[in-house]
Amino acid sequence: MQLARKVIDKQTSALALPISKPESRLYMSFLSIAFISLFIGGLMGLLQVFVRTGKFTLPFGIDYYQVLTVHGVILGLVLTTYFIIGFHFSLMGKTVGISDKQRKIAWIAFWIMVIGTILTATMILLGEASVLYTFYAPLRAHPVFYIGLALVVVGSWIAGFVNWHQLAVWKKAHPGEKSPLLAFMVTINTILWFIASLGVAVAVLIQFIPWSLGFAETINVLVSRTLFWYFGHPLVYFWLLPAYMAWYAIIPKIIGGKLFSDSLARMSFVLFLFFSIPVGFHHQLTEPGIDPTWKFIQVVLTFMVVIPSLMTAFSMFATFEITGRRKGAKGLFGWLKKLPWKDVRFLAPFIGMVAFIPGGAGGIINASHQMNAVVHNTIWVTGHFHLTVATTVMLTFFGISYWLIPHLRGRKLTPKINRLGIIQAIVWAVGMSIMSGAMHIQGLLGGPRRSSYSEYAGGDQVTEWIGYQMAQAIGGTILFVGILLMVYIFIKLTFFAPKGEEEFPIAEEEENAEATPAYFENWKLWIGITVVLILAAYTIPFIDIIQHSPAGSVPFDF
Ligand code: HAS
Ligand code: CU
Repeated sequence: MQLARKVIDKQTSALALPISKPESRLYMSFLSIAFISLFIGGLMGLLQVFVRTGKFTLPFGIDYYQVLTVHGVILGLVLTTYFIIGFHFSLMGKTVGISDKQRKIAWIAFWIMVIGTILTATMILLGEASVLYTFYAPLRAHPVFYIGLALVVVGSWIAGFVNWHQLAVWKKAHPGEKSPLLAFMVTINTILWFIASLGVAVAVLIQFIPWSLGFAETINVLVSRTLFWYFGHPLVYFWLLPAYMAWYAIIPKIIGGKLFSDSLARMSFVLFLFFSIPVGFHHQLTEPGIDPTWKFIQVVLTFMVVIPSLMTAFSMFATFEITGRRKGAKGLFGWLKKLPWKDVRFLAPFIGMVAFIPGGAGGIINASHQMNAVVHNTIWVTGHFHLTVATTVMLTFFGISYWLIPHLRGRKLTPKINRLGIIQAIVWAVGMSIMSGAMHIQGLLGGPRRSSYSEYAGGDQVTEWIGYQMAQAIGGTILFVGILLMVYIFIKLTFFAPKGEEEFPIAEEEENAEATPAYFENWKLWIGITVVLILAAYTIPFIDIIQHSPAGSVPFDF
């Protein structure tokens, strides 16, 4: 018997709605906070690489770990979350629309997040919360630091609920049609974020806040770290997926091609939802108190989450090659010449893709249980995430900004800004190669991460590190020039670029692509499988951890 497969019409994938002025204001507010954060966080990074040369001391008694906390929190948590929510809203506004009421609720989300950010930032600046962005117990910060973080998370949930509602309204008006690809992707990423951040919310509300207020004398360190990494790993995919949205659905349009496969793109996002969360133990491989069998299981699941990235790499190569050949490219690599190298909307994300080849390979090394013992807690890991989030993701976000900001502001990306953008992307690539390369090598030589300059009583090993720390300072300074350029470009695009219309590039699907199967719209199935995987990976080890916990730890105050 022939199985009749239900497929949905392909028409709707390239829908584009106009974005109104009040909508732009909302989206731009999120994006603006991201760029302010870029400047502050970048400045902190510059100070850090200077301190680590051993030739510079912070003025006014400012503490290295205070600066490092500002850097991690403002770049890792604030910049990313605001940019992503602004981008998510723009994509939803463009593909499924937003009602006035939803827009008002989105503003509430924005202000809750801003209040939370201000509370948290104030405590760090007062020196009451130098606990780094991972806020590991038993380091104890001022309660307001945790309350601020909780507000940022709650605000981001509200933003996500608005996104879900936007899609639901659209689906009601378009029965039987598949949801637009970008709206589908945003929905996956917000579901991922919601399920993941429940972990950190529980840790903050049940453990950290009562403990920092003095209601509880001790804290269970292993439980708090496990809850943190239940959140902390999917957090990195919450950063990555918006970049992938641009790679799959925007870049093909910019290079004059089409989306390779709508179903492949959806499948990779669904796989990210499945495998992003039940893998947090790969950050705890050296942690005593977790059964090695469960570490092994989560390492296997970590290798599963590599698959959708490999699918993405495959899809990008396919898009580039098909487009190049259509433009007359010959030979095995002739298509490379047909890519629009002089268009910063393409070049910046492309450098990001290239950086993800060593970045992803480094991740696979980290995840390999035995090799993790070599690199864990060394500055190799810092090198890894400056390639992944600070290059792959950030350069893609910059690439998005070159068309999104002028589109929202009714302005044009001029050839001059485009040229400056190309310089910016190259400066970034050079600075990061030097800094991250030196971090990787120094890490292999045992150089620690999360660490100020130290002579470790004059040991020989430390002498070996100094050259690499110098190289990091040089790379870091070049990167800071990149940040200044980007902030200048942001201001230019927002306020001073000539008035005009800039395209919101959304790719159409290849005509001969397989139609997308209807089961992709089965959200209950995707969420159900996700929950089952999480329960399978975490229930038993978590019960173990709680049953066999030693007495809780007393605080270490900052
Ligand atoms: Fe990671 C630590 C494992 C990806 C971020 N990671 C971190 C930390 C951060 C971070 C912030 O298993 C530090 C946390 C802390 O403070 O302690 N990571 C992985 C693995 C992957 C991975 C297996 N990480 C990321 C991404 C991040 C990120 C993405 C941010 C956005 N990571 C780890 C582990 C640790 C860790 C351990 C803990 C280490 C420790 O001991 O503390 C994978 O997802 C990577 C898969 C990716 C690939 C690459 C595919 C390539 C593509 C590009 C194609 C290029 C094209 C262009 C098309 C396999 C898609 C080419 C064109 C040409 C012409 C060449
Ligand atoms: Cu991870």
